[in-house]
Amino acid sequence: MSPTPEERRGPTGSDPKDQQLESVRVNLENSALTTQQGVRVDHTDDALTVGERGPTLLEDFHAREKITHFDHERIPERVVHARGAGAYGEFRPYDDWLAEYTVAEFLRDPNVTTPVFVRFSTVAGSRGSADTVRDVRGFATKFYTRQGNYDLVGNNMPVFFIQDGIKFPDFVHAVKPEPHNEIPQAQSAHDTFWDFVALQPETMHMVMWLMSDRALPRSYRMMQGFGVHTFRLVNAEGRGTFVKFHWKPLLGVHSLVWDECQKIAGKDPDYNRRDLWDAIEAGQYPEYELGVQLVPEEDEHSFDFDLLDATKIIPEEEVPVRPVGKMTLNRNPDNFFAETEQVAFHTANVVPGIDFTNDPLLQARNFSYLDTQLIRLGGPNFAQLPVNRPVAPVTHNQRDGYGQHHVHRGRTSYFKNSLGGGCPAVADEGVFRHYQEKVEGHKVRKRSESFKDFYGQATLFWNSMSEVEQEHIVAAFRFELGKVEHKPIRHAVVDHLNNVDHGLARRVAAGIGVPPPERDVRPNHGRRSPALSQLNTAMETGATRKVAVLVADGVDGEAVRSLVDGLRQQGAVPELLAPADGPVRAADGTELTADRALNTMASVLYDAVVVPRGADSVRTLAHDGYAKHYLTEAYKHAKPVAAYGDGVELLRRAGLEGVGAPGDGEGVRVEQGVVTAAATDGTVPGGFVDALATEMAHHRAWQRRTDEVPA
Ligand code: HDD
Repeated sequence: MSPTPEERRGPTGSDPKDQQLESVRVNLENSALTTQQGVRVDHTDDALTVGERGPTLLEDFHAREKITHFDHERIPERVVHARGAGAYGEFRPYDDWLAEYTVAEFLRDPNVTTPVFVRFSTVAGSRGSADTVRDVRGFATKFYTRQGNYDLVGNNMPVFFIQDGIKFPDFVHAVKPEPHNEIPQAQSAHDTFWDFVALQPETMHMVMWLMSDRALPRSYRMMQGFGVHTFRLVNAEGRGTFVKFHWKPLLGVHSLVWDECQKIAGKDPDYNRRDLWDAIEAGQYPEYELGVQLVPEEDEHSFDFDLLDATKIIPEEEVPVRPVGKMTLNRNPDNFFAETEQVAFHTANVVPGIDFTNDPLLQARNFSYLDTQLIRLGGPNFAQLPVNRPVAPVTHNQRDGYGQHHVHRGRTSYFKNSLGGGCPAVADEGVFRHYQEKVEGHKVRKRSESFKDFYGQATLFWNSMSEVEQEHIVAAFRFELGKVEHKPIRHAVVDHLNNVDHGLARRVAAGIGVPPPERDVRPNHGRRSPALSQLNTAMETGATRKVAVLVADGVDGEAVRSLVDGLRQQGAVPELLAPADGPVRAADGTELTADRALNTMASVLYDAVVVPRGADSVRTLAHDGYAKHYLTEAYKHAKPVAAYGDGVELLRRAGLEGVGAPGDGEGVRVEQGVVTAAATDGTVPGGFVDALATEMAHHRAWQRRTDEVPA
């Protein structure tokens, strides 16, 4: 028996945050129903009335309290990043090399394990919107360090749409549903967003990322994270070093395809949330490596862009990402509202050793996050909410306010004092000391000239994509701009794209009824950064991939069992799907249990589809439209499709032309992600599972031409 999540977690208390949370957890086992005042209640289904059919009485304090509390259950959703999913975990540095650059203990001491809470999110949609929309994903991490809370509030894309935070309300108003009819939900494919882009070309680099596969993550577990801004590390001597933070998922970076995303949005709107939750429950803990790009202060001006401009990356080939440590997410929250909804991130939550730069986007964020929490969480005491509470001691003279949970004792709440023994006293050691940057200048409202190359890195991104990634980008622009009703906006965006790459502009124009630009106004600089292509990220494992195994009565029982065992050994997650839920009678008379009925799921919810052998089973499935659709749809989305023995017949019956079992002595055949094998006996042919796992590790067979396969 595999351990339960509780058993896997072990006793509460090893992790200081978990220990702290234990004191506020409420267990309802063996409890009696009470009011908020602790008065026991024997009846909660009928209000207190005058006679059985008479009016309800005002004195029914239980009914009034119950309804009043319910009426106040909602809080304002986040103005952006409203939809999310969270998890607890831990972070630990590999060694102490970063001590030369920062005093932040959690980054430089390999003996210190720091509890974390991470919230992933989409940006534009409201709380109830679907997960698999084309959007940026938030990747916010709260480190509960012994020196106080540090929040790294990043995204899964390393740049941003705008350069100065004063534009954020404009940008968000443009991308959110249009104000007159609140349409469309969680989409950038509408006029106001593209109007903004057309008039604000600093968006172009980020728009390239948004139109790329990065906007469609297969899983929060397979997504990079970026701090975006250039921050500053500060060491014991007070020396500053510029830093960019990176999270790299150990499972590699993988995406869905657009047609699949749109279908998942209906089949399982919680697709990314569920995936995160299920993986953690199953003990398949998501892991990310934290890396840093460091730039000495004296090199500040040695780039062809400004380090303070959040629409620019530092190419990894110019400044390598050096690994610092690993984060593991290993615990699901107990209560979505209490933890994931009430968590409050803030870019200004920094600890000694980490400081800001003058990036104008970051400076605005340092104002906005505290401000937004005050309205969202209803007052100034939100840091006392369990998920937000630091594990470091919190002792200050801030008092009162809504929801004050602490009972401060004594007479003094001011500094300096003598009546309270001078406490809390300012300290000398372990304190946050602002980096003493020298600044001089006139007060101006003006964008720096050094911020004004809007296209160079958009071109770099385009050049760095593989052919298939470029195809996806073109298709995304055509889809999005194809939804724009006001035609001049389409023209204007194509003009900007012509500044990124002439060929790109022409390809997009051809799909949206805009005359392809004739002149190449800004010849492509030809530079590339291979690290930007997802296809170059680590992909050595098929672990955690979900596999649909199509079965019906008469399937070869032994073969199914050995297939399932083999896949589990690879760390994959096989599920048996049958025409109906319940038992499936195998050819050898044994019984298998279907995990789900075919019609309750869909191929888009799996990473691969397999058909085991079994003449009767294949005959039944060949008359089942759902079963055949699993195969054609998975094929369409370039997923691994596999079959062995007479299972291969089902592939042919589903219309996958040219798929055949290997000839005599050929063993296992792999062709464009289609894995087939002849069946010799009951067990799965040797190498079949390995070949399938390899295909899953590659994620998709991008070389497969699927244009003509019906969607
Ligand atoms: Fe922001 C939430 C990331 C620019 C203002 N932002 C929010 C969240 C993430 C980011 C991940 C969700 C946190 C959570 O899960 O609770 N935001 C970014 C990144 C940006 C960025 C990576 C650019 C580099 N944001 C940005 C600007 C402003 C804001 C320029 C305002 C000037 N962001 C907010 C906010 C939110 C927020 C309004 C909404 C809910 C919240 O803060 O807690 O304050």
